Parts: sequence; C-alpha cells; structure tokens
Amino acid sequence: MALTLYGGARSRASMPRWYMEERGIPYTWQLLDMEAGEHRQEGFTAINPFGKVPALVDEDPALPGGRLQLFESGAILLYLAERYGGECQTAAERGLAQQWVLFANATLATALFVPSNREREFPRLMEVLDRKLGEGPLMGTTWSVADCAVNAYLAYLPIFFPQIDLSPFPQVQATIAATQQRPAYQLVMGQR
Ligand SMILES: N[C@@H](CCC(=O)N[C@@H](CS)C(=O)NCC(=O)O)C(=O)O
Repeated sequence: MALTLYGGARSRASMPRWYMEERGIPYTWQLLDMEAGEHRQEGFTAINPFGKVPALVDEDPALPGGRLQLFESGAILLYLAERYGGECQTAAERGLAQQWVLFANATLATALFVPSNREREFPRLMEVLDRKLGEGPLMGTTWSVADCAVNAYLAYLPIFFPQIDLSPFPQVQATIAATQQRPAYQLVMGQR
C-alpha cells in the first residue's frame, strides 16, 4: 500500500493526518500551496474535482484498478479506520463510528463555524457532550476514530474562539487539554 494525503496549511487535513499519526499508519504528506491556488489546478482536481482538501490516494494492487481516490475528511477518516486502523469491523461498530464522524463534521462543525447557529446550538451540544465525555472514550474503552473526529473540533475551540467561556463544560475542557497533550496531535498541529 502507498497512502498519500493531500492538504493545505491550517486545513481540515489535520484530522485524518492526526488519525494516521496516532495509529502509526505510514503515509506521504503532500502539502498544497493553497494561497497559490494549487488545489484548483489540474494535478489536484484529477484527485478531488471539487478542488478541496483533504484528499487521500491509496495505491494498492488489492484495490479495484490498483488505486482509490477519496475526498471529504469524514470519508477518509472512516476508510482509514476500517482498512488500516483495525476499527469498524462489524456493522454496529461501523454505524457508531459513522454516527460520531457525521456528528462532528455536520452537526458540531455547523454549530461552531456558522455564526447564526453558534448561539442557539453550541451550548446545547456542549451540555450533552460534556456529560458524554465524562463517561470516557466515545466508543468503547479506548481512543478511536470517533474521538479523533469530535475532539479535533473541540480542540479548535481555543484556537478559533478563545473568547468562548468553557468553564461550564469541565469535561470538554479536560478533553481539549488531553488532546493537546497527545504527541501525534502535537506533531500534526505543530506543522499545520
Ligand atoms: N466537508 C469537506 C470540507 C473541505 C473544505 O472545505 N476544505 C477547505 C480547507 S479546510 C478547502 O479546501 N477550501 C478551499 C476551497 O474551497 O477553495 C471536508 O470535510 O473535507
């Protein structure tokens, strides 16, 4: 297998990249110069016709045609988890992983990054997440693709919204602190 992850500086590629670092999955990191519009040039739109990062290329004779091209960070994350991370081996595990990855990329991301939603949705989601995080990892007993997706967004909070008071959500605060301490996260975010 040969995995290549395409991303830009400070882009969502950090999420699947963090997962690969956590799991020790070997990959080549292809940093696109997005300011120069490299993500809109033919070389990359042949991989993601929408010209957005991240995108993943997996070259492996075992794959149909020997190659798979994927875009959408959530799809990439779930593919990596199932094929290389030893996760999502049953329909139930797959369903739960999809639930959390979609929650992170659709519900949580929208509550954070769409200003009109932030006031209404954000406290509601944080309240429930705070309780849930207090019970341990989101799926089972160890860190998983679900924690990667959700915690990547939570850890954006102090970066993008330092003014938001998280003191009513101590488990969210503790999760952000624990994420920031993980060597794989530090490596990826230090280079982003
Ligand atoms: N839902 C997509 C969003 C992808 C996305 O919008 N990526 C941004 C960078 S974080 C991008 O490529 N923007 C460049 C553009 O839209 O021209 C995902 O999660 O992969």
